[in-house]
Amino acid sequence: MKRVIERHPHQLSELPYPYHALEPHYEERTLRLHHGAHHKAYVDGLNRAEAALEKARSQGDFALVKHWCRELAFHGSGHLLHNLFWESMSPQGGGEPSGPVAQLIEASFGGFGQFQQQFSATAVAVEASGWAVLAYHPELKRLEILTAEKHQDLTQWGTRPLLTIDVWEHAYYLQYQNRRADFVKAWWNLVNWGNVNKRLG
Ligand code: MN3
Repeated sequence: MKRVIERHPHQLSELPYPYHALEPHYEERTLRLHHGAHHKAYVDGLNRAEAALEKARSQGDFALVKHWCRELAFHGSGHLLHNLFWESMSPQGGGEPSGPVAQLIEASFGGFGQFQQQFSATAVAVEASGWAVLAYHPELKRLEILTAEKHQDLTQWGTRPLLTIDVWEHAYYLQYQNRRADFVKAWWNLVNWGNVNKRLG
């Protein structure tokens, strides 16, 4: 029997400060439009994609799964990165960090000045639409400065990977040639759910 989970639509969260609070560095007019119109569009798009995928599952019709997967990644990452962006700023912000992040910056980049230079250069170098992101990698136990073109290509930032299948042609071509679907079907016999639970833990 197919089970339909109850979906809770995502909401545009309120900013942690008034619209004028970041002036003069970030003006109210820009922030209102950015949050109220642009961020809102990602929230709506994410809800639309989740609803469409729910419908696809209930009908067993995945003809448009590639489209909705892209929409899920684009709008989901847009929503999550904007949440992070708003939280990344404060009317009382600026200066140099202290505490654990300061130590990690020292260890990962050789000092705050070098980190700041690399982060700025990275942000300036992003082609067209995108983000610069300071991220902690729990497996490598270090900070990295990364970029996201558009928002996603084609992930949702902040997710924790639990299970993966390599669908580059090198992963299956010798055995399955162009029959990727056969490889995917066979792969389900190999899944290590114990490891998934461990990563989830
Ligand atoms: Mn934006």
